[in-house]
Amino acid sequence: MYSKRFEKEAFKEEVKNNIKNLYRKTIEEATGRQIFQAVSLAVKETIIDYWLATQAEMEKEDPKTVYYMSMEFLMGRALGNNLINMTAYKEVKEALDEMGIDLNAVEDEEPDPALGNGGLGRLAACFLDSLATLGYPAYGCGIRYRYGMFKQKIENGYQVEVPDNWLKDGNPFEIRRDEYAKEVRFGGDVRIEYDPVTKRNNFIQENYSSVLAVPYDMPIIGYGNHVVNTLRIWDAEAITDFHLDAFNRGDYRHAVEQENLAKMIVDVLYPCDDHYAGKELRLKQQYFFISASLQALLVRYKKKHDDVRKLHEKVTIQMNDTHPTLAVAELMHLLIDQEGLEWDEAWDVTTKTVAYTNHTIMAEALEKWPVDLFSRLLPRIYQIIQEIDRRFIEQVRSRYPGDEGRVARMAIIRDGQVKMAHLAIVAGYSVNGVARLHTEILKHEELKDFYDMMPEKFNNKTNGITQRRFLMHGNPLLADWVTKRIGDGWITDLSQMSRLKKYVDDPKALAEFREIKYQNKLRLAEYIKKYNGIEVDPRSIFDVQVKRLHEYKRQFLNILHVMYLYNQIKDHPEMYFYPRTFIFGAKAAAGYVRAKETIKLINSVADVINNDKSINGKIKVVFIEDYRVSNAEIIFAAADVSEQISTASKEASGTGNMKFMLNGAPTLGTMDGANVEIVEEVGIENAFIFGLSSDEVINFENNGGYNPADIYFNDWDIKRVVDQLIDGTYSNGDREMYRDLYDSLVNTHGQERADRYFILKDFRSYADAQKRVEEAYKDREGWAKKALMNVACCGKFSSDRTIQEYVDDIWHLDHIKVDA
Ligand code: B1N
Repeated sequence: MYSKRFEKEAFKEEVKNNIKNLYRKTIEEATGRQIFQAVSLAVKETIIDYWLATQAEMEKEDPKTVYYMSMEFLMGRALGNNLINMTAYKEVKEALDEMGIDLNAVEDEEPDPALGNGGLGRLAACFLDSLATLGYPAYGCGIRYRYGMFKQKIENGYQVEVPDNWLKDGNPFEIRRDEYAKEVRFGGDVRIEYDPVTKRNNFIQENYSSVLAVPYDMPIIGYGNHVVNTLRIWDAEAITDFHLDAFNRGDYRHAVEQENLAKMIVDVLYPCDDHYAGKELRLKQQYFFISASLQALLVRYKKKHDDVRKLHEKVTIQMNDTHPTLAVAELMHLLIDQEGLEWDEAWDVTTKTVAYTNHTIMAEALEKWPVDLFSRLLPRIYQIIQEIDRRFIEQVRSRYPGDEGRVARMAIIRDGQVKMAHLAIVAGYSVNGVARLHTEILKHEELKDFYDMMPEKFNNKTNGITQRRFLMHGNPLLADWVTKRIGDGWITDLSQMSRLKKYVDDPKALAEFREIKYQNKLRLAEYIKKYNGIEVDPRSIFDVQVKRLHEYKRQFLNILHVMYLYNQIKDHPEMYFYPRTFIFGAKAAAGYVRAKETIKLINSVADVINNDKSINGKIKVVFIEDYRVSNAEIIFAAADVSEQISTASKEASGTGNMKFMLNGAPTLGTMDGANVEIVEEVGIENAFIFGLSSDEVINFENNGGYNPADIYFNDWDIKRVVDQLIDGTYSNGDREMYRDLYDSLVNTHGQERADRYFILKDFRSYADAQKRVEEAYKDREGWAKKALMNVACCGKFSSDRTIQEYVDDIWHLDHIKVDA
């Protein structure tokens, strides 16, 4: 396999043997799950050779390496993606075919590892793919949650969360590395002891609880270059007796506590996207994986280097949002308390090693830990942060004498809280946003004080996605067509897609392109029939909004508009209307009531509309259950319209928007996040833009909002739709079911303004844009041109481009080369 010539017969033999040895069965007797395991283990054999070769190369060349610290890695299924990156997909498919096994069916047996919520976790996964593909040494560091993102069931229109025991049958691609296990300590007290020899104070943590962090490594395969990097995720175990100090040995209660602590820490991923819950267990998770990862990283560094003062020459640490920001204080702790550095030396190293990426300006996502909780759980880490804060405030005062307001705004510890973003910015040598607009808002609004004081740290890195998964794997028909037209260079250089531009005036090419979209719509229609029992017309417009459910993302606006269209069709049955299928997919955080109400509303509207024979199927509404990486690939491939309708200024970047573009679906969206750059690349004539600008939104917000009553009482179509939330139309006569959603639009509650997300304000402009979509779609060839232009102009949005920018501007990594 790989460039080492693929030995088909040997591979087939291997699969048979695996089934025999693992399950004492023949191929015919084996279950689908067992075949998946057997095939994956056969594939892993080859991976290991290149993994070892990559390690040997790193050993030899000692390249500068990035450690990407993230609470989330939303990897999705590994088998198909690994085969693609090993350039062995087609061969393996053939070999399995000969054995009477369908590779697609085997892939479908793999649980979808969902160690992430949404965009932030999936970005981390795309970055690892690009790092390996570009040949840069990288470790992903995270947590091996026993339960990842919950599985979503829809029962009676409501979301029900079901635990996802993804490790039940074992994960064939991971390798447990007991030899790198590390102890992580929580709680207790810090005793300060003066050492007359070194003339230093030593800080000794006592009476703590601890757990053993055990790493599991997963291979991250570069495309066609033999590079195999590592995703290292940590499991927690109780420290067994012999690790305990004499004082604790035989202390039964303590032993049980440690057992429980270990079980709890890695039990479950917090299912909150863009939201901070402030739970103690979450802080434990953060410290757990940060401490373990940093300890391991230092051991690895010291194998080759004896001066930790030069750590930054070989190591850089990227913090994926503030969740890993404890890395700042933990690195200081290890450098001072373990390595014996002075404060200034440790600070110098730390501030040259860590960098921070901001992913949101939503106030409810900001991590602010209560001081009492924090100092109790992490006493030594808290001391260190106090000292960082003290020194930083001194700097602010000397830079802005007398400006105590500024000091209060910028402090790391203030009002009984530890502000993680401030710590990340103060210590980080780089602070980046994830799209141009987002970074500008950070610089000039949210983080203005910090930008004033240290502008040199701030930079933008517009997000990207990997075309290997989201085109090659997810949309093989289009991938093959592109390759036939422009060669396969796009697989590792997406900018080559621009060569497709010459086909926008080629009727034959356009016809082929349209036919591929149609085939992909058939595939999705079958999926929907199978999992939702709903018949959809593949010739209708597939209008898709898939992403986490959040008020700022405005799924509510989308469904209100569907209700409005339905009213129109009912009122004017003779009116021209191009058939539409509105497709939604979204998980709501388990405790996010309004998000869950929105899911129920979408399903209720679907029920009413889909069962109304009088509209001749002109509108269908489908809520796809359990939206996740694996079905996302099918959905993007089949989309005609990409709904990116967040309130301007709220979506930091978005990455779904890029996946739709790559698959030829024009954007219907606001000028928010990376939509701005998508429009810049594809041209405004190939997108459908509407709504308030981010400046307008920010202006309203700074001046007390706007008054939705002005719209509600003056636009009768809007009033009618809003009133239908409480007149029983979509709730079998129940007037209370959607009262809260209604209220959120028209009534102010305490601190919360009516219509905080400008849904009514943007409604007309959205409806107009939807009308333009319909008009444009009627011209089949014109639409195909727009769609193809989207594919041709998507080059910028490869995560390969993003990663190259991180390397050039922030990380300065060395290349590695692995020979076959
Ligand atoms: O990160 C993505 C962006 O494309 C999205 O615009 C942005 O919303 C998303 C706390 C988050 N920001 N913040 C989070 C996730 C989990 C959590 O516990 C916050 N996710 C985003 C990639 O840059």
